[in-house]
Amino acid sequence: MCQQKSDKQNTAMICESPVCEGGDVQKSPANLLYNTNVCHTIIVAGSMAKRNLIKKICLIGDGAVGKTSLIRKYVYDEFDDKYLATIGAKVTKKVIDIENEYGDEIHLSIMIHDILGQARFENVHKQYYKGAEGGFLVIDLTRKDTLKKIRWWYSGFTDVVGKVPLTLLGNKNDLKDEHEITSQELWKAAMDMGCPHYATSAKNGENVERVFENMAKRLCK
Ligand SMILES: Nc1nc2c(ncn2[C@@H]2O[C@H](COP(=O)(O)OP(=O)(O)OP(=O)(O)O)[C@@H](O)[C@H]2O)c(=O)[nH]1
Ligand SMILES: [Mg+2]
Repeated sequence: MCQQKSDKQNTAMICESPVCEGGDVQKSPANLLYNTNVCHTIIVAGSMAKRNLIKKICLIGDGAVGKTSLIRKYVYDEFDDKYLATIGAKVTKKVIDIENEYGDEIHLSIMIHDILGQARFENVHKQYYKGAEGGFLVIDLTRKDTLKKIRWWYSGFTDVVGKVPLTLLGNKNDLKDEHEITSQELWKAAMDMGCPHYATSAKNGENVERVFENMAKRLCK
């Protein structure tokens, strides 16, 4: 069951089923140059070439750290205080146009996989990780245990997908009075895992767009 909504820039699709075949891939038989495991098409119009790419990314981390909320904020600019644990995984599609470091224009479909945060379903997680080309490791700055656990999430993810672009997110930065994790501890965890880190808030939007856009650029290198 999928709902779709679009504006000038983006088409977003949220799917209730764990498996969602990405739609919206422009295919022109004459100009379809190649097709890999994901789907790369190159559309040639005169001398202008625009690449269509589809990339899968995952948000992982303990329950209630804010994975679903970060995706909702980025894709729909919405936030809800209510907590509804994610069952299985949900896929949300966001389409953006970006320019990579070589100046190539890219029409990028990001398939954002929101994965349940309950550690006991480790085998289920690993199924969902397959094929991911990037990931966000999410912790809740108000809960120290979520930082202690992030290395475990990191290992499980990288065992399946190998070395891919990752970013550590210290979420709920708006709740400063309740923080149990310092910015230095966040920095150190990111250093240990060899990835950048940001403090984010799905509630007020702090750094949300920025981290997804940075990830998009890294995916298109
Ligand atoms: N104040 C504040 N609350 C947040 C933020 N992000 C999420 N929340 C709240 O934290 C709770 C959990 O958020 P979710 O996005 O459902 O967490 P999740 O990581 O998807 O949880 P699981 O699906 O169980 O893995 C909800 O009540 C959200 O409203 C934030 O940045 N600031
Ligand atoms: Mg969730």
